[in-house]
Amino acid sequence: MEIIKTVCSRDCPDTCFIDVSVKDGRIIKSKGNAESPITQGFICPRGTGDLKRVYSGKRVLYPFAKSGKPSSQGFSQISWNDALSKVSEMVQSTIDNHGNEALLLYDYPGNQGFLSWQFPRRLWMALGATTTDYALCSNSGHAGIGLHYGQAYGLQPEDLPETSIIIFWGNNAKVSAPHQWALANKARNNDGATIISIDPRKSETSQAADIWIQPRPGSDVALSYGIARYLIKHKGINNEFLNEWTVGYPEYAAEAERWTPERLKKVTGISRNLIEKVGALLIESKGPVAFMIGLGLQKSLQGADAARAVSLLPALMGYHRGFHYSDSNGRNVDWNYINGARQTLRKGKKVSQVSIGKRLARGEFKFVFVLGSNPAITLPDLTAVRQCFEREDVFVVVQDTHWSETASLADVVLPAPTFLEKRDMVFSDHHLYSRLSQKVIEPLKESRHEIWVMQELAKKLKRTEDWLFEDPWQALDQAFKATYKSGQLKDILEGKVLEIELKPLASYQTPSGKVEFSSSSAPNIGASRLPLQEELETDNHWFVLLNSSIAKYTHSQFTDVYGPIPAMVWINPKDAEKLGIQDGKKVVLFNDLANVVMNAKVTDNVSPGNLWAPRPLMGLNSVPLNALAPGTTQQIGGGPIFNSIKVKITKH
Ligand SMILES: Nc1nc2c(c(=O)[nH]1)N[C@H]1C(S)=C(S)[C@@H](COP(=O)(O)OP(=O)(O)OC[C@H]3O[C@@H](n4cnc5c(=O)[nH]c(N)nc54)[C@H](O)[C@@H]3O)O[C@H]1N2
Ligand SMILES: Nc1nc2c(c(=O)[nH]1)N[C@H]1C(S)=C(S)[C@@H](COP(=O)(O)OP(=O)(O)OC[C@H]3O[C@@H](n4cnc5c(=O)[nH]c(N)nc54)[C@H](O)[C@@H]3O)O[C@H]1N2
Ligand code: SF4
Ligand SMILES: [Mo]
Repeated sequence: MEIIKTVCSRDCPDTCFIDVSVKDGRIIKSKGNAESPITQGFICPRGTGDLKRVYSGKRVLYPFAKSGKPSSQGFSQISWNDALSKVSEMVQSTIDNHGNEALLLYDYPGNQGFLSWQFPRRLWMALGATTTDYALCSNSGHAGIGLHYGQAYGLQPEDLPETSIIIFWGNNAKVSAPHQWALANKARNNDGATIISIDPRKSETSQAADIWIQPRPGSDVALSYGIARYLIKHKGINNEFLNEWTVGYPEYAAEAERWTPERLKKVTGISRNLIEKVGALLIESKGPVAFMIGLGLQKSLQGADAARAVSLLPALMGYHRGFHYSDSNGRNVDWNYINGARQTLRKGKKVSQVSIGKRLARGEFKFVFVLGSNPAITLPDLTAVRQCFEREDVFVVVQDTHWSETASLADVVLPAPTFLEKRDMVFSDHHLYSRLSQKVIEPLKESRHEIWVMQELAKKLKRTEDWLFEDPWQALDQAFKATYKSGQLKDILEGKVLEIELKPLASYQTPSGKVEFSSSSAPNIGASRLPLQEELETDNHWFVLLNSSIAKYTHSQFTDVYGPIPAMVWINPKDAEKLGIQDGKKVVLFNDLANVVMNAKVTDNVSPGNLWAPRPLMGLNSVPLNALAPGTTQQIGGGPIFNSIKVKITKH
């Protein structure tokens, strides 16, 4: 038996170092690496489930083409040569008849590896295809925090054991980042740190926290001003820091002053007592406070503003970037070199990822190449997306490891090796450790690397650009020249672990070079200088449907290992009684966009007026949750509003 060291490539903050045991070319066991200060010797149910997922019956192992649309007509296995010829002919005829921008590359980090995900973009860059702005996940938070800080990087998960108060704000880390949670727990067990969770529902993190604050969804701007007001009134702010490192504090303080405990209670539902308790804890804290800003916080109508507002609290207390969000823009990695955006002479259009449904419906794209993503279940405005993927005049190609919901709607499906079947480099957006992702086993059956597919298509399309055929490891070496604290890619290839250099915490890329409480760049994008709380709608007939991931699934992945994502919705007992809804019985969630049938779970874990469901579930009537989500984009950063979905609910 041999142990091969690799890195989990899932779209997950923890990016674990995993040690995989292999016997006779078959994976026997996966273990979390014990020396890694982040992985700490354990992996999550997805890490352990990968073993089954690699060999599952849902693998795509050969190229397939559909005999015709609609999709009921089924797939037939075809040769690689036929598949590539078919795809390249469709690319060419789309360009000839509709122009290059009618080609859409729809890619996302199903595998975060630079070679599985970014390098294969080069062909589409060369062709001038349309790409998306990747705003589905974290952009609104980045853009919002960026208005005050320049870029949104901050403290490291590794700093958590040194902190005294850790606030998970719209962040279900116990499930979504289990290794960050483990570090927070270490701080609590070893040094008595206090863990606070701020979440409108009782999440796994809220249950395990010392203090749970339950605001109304979308009221976090108000809540942060309420806390700020308490800190200002009780000498909990750091005047020296404010003078030296920030601008715009007086305007901010004036807005905070308006958030009296009475007004705050009305908008957020949080009592004066609780604000006083938390405010006093923050002021008396022996050590640093960490504000762990979640992605869930910023996926709502007010999401970017919420992230902005929370990010300003540590500056008020005198900490340089005392928050953690996602560090992706805090590193020096030349992504545009790897993906070809730098080399191409033909810049394609970049469109809003959140509004893809609308664009498909308008007929903007005639050819879609899907890579590392499952948009037919994870995008909002999903009915439009799915209907368009099934249209005869839209040719859809999917390269995936598994028969995803999108693959089953495609015209051609190309088999990809999983991350365990290829060598790559994967960086976490949340920690700084980097090692080689080694190939653990050979690619199964006829699955072929994304770069091979890209280059074969390039040849068939008679592309001659050198950079399409560059040695990918040389490209990475070039792109990582300034990435590491010390060392280069060659050290990684020799088996070393290197640390990525993070931009300095006490450095702000704003026009003033300081933390801007009142953002000077906000008016350029039509945003207010200060984060402002919008009035929340109150209509007793409409519920807010919150939704987030659960432990065994990464988005749509792992249903082949753990079964379908439970089609269930949490509802408060008071609402259930009013509507005659019983625990365990079927209900229908509906709005203008769709009807989705689920089982009701009657629980105090959500407050009246709110619902929660796991994402991205498929309803019992085969209508997915995301069919209820509008394709509305946020003004700041263009992100989605998944936590502002309005629905009504009735008995089935
Ligand atoms: N197991 C698992 N882990 C994952 C993933 C996965 O699919 N499965 N996906 C990864 C990815 S790509 C992402 S983006 C992250 C997301 O992980 P997180 O950053 O933790 O974000 P979410 O889980 O979307 O939401 C976190 C919490 O925000 C709460 N929330 C919703 N609306 C509001 C609000 O208005 N105010 C406040 N204060 N809280 C609110 C929700 O109830 C939820 O409990 O998880 C990553 N980790
Ligand atoms: N309702 C609701 N929907 C949401 C969200 C929400 O909060 N609520 N959040 C959104 C967020 S934060 C995110 S990040 C998106 C995620 O949306 P997606 O990126 O669509 O997520 P996945 O379902 O994980 O799809 C990844 C696909 O990549 C495939 N894959 C895995 N490894 C490889 C590989 O090596 N090569 C290739 N070619 N394919 C591979 C997997 O099999 C899978 O089909 O979902 C969004 N959707
Ligand atoms: S999914 Fe995340 S927590 Fe689980 S093994 Fe992979 S990197 Fe680690
Ligand atoms: Mo995400």
